[in-house]
Parts: sequence; C-alpha cells; structure tokens
Amino acid sequence: MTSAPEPPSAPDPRVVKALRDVVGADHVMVDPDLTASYASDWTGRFVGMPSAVIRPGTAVEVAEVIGLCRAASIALVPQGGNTGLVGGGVPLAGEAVLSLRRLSGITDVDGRAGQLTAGAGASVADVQAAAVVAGWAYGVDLGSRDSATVGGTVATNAGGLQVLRYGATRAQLTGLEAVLGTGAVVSHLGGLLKDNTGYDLGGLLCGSEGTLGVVTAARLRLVPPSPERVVALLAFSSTSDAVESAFLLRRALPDLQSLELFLRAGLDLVCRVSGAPPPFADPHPAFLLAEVAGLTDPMPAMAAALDSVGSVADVAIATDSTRRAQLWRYREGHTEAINTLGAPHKLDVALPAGELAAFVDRVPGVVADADARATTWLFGHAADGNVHVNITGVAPDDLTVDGRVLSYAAELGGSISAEHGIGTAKRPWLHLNRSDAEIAAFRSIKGALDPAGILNPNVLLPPP
Ligand code: 2HG
Ligand code: ZN
Repeated sequence: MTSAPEPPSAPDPRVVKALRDVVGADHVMVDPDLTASYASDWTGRFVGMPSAVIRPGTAVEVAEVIGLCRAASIALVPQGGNTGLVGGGVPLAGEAVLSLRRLSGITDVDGRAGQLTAGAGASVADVQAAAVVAGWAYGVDLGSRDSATVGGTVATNAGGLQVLRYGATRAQLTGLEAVLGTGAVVSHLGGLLKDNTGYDLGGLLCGSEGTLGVVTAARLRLVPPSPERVVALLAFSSTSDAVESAFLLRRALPDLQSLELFLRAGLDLVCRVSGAPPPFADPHPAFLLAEVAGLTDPMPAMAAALDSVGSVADVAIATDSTRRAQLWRYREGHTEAINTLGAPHKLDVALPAGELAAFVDRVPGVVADADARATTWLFGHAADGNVHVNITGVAPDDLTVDGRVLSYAAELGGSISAEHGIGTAKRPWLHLNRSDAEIAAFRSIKGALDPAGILNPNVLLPPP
C-alpha cells in the first residue's frame, strides 16, 4: 500500500457552510476520521485523502453542489461503491469526494417494456433483485455486484460476466440523467428504444469516468429471465486448447451466458486461500468455466457442444445452484485471493481473438523481463478476449511492468483497458490506443461539458 498523502486543507468554512445548507450538515464531512473510508480503493494500491466528502440526496442537490464547487474551484471526484480498480474514484490529489450513494432509489419499473430507473447509488445487486421482482433479469453481472453502484458502472461502462450475451453497461442504457460540469441537469429518462434525436449524451457519459458529468440516474433495459442453468468447468492441457475451445463453444451454444478463463496457478491460490478442494484430481494448465442459461434445460445442448470440443482433458458439470456456485468460486475467488499477496497491479487488457492464446502464454515472460521479483496472475473473460493481468511483488508506484504489459497488448492490436477504464492508473498510456486527433477531440468535449475542469480532473485524459 502507498503511504497516505499529507491531508489537504479543508475547503473554506464559508463554502462548507453553503454546501451543508444544500445537502444537510451530516452530509458534508471534513474530519479525516469520517472521510477515511472514501480515501482509497479496496485493493489498497491507490490511497488518497479527500479535502471533504459531500453526499447529496437528489439530482438537484448534485447540481447545486457542482455550482458551489465550481465557484470555489474545488475539484470533485465522483464516487459510488468504490469498487473501481484504476484509481478513478480515489481523491489522489486532495479533491473532494462527491458520494452518490444516497441516490439509491429504484423507480418506474415497467414490467411491460422491461425497464426500470435506478438512482446512481443503487447497487447492481439491487437492480438485479428489482428486475426479478418485475419478472425480468438485469443483463449486467459482476463479482462486486453487492457494492458496485449503477452510477459507477455507467461512468465506467462496466463489463463483467455476461458481456458476451448482453453487452456491457452502455448496451443496457435506454436513458440517463446527469449533472454536467457546467451545473446543467440533463435528463432523458423516457426509455424509448428508438429515439434518433441527436447526440447520444447517455452513450457519451457512459465510460467518461466522471470527467464530463455526474450520473444521477439511469434508465435500464432488462432481459428475459433464464431460469434453467448449467455450469461446466473444463480443464485443458494448454492455453491454446482452452482458447480454441472457447471459440467453438461460443458458436455452438447460443444460450452461452458466461465463458471465463483461468490458469493452474490462480486456481491453486484460490484453493489455498479459500480452503476449497481442487476441482480435479489431476493438475491441468488451463480452465474454462462455461455457464449456459435458458428457458429450458440447457444440459442436452451443453453435452452436445462438449462432444464437439475434442480437447477437453477433464470436466465437472453442475446443475443445482449450490454446486454451480462452488464451481463459480474457483473463478470469482481470484481477485480476493490475489489481494492476500499485497496490493496488486491490475492491468485489464483485451486482445484480438487470434492473439489471445499467445498473449496469455507470453505475458508472464514480458513481466519477468521487466521485473524479476514480479509474479503474474492471469484470468478473465475468454469470450471477450479480456485478460485480467494481475501482478504482485511490485511496489504500487513502480510503473515499469505496467508500461511493458500495456505496450505488449497494444502491439498485438489490443486495448489497454477492456472494462475497468483508464482512471489515474493508465493515463500515461492512453496514446497507445488513441491517436492525437482522438485525444484532442476528447479534450474539446471535456472543455465543453466541464469548462472549469472540476470533475475528476486527474482521470482519463493525460496531463496536457
Ligand atoms: C473480474 O472479472 C473483475 O473478476 C476484477 O473485473 C478483475 O481483479 C481483477 O483484476
Ligand atoms: Zn472482469
């Protein structure tokens, strides 16, 4: 963990009073004991220190807070469940944290259209539960579902475990409400599926990481429920067998919901940390976890698909929910297990399909060449070409391995951020994926929607 920075000076008491008049006295905190839980990400790699934490309860209050902070030149870091992994919600330069967690209502559930409106502070699990009550499901699922909020997942265009079937968060949006850096409230929550009336501000704000506006609510499309489920854990004798099988399974299984990749070292670590028994008697180098979900029993389709994949070395199948959850734990336990080794560097990259296996096989060598003390852990979303490169044994602020891995992914035609965003962690390398012309366009948009530059000023865009 990096040591905590010097406490920033608290905002002018007159500004604190004005903010308290807007959101209530209890919802503006300047005491470091009270603001500490908003100061760092949960991996411990990024540690900041907010000058204040402000917790508005409505979009109108958010707008008034932005107006006051703009006038007082107070930079704001919007924050939801603080589950980000690239420092995008951490006040690393003494900014004030704008916490959206109080905007947690879920309203206007439309069972006919299959849509609902969720406040920025509602958790993904809250949306999933509300969708089920309405007879639907929410297409986004991720390990941090209980803490990650709608505002944060929209701001980062979060992906997760079901992108191959339903798309990332942007694909769920049928409307958005946000407060721009100008203080203007833009609200477009009608939820029309066809609405070609100019610029898609929701699509633009989604993935903008709080640099253009603060998301206050989202209109979300829901998906039909898929109550019948089968999970298969497949073992392979090489990464390329696993990756080639992933392509075959994707084509053979139209109801494929998730297709995850992990390797022997990660599985062993998860078993060691969690106490779970290994899934197979024999050790294997690579694994896929496939979940198929539909209205009818997916078992026959799964069995036929597995027959068509010649290279499976071992297989465990689960139909009941307890056993399915046990198999999922081998994949979902990775993040927590790796964290027990110290604050990891997390490099979330995407590769073209044809480069995925080579990247997985070669990237540990790229890391070792950069830093012999480093250990590489690889897992991710196979169907999306998305590998979570976790590196332990490297000081939080040593960026050598980060640069080497991100450059290697970009050389292969990949993305330096598949689903976690750029945050502060990857700002120096945005140019690996974005041209000067694109970055100039980004800056123009930033200048138009946040002319005072108070929204997440140290995130996404490289310093000029
Ligand atoms: C996941 O897929 C998350 O589990 C977290 O995106 C990835 O911990 C990570 O690096
Ligand atoms: Zn992921």
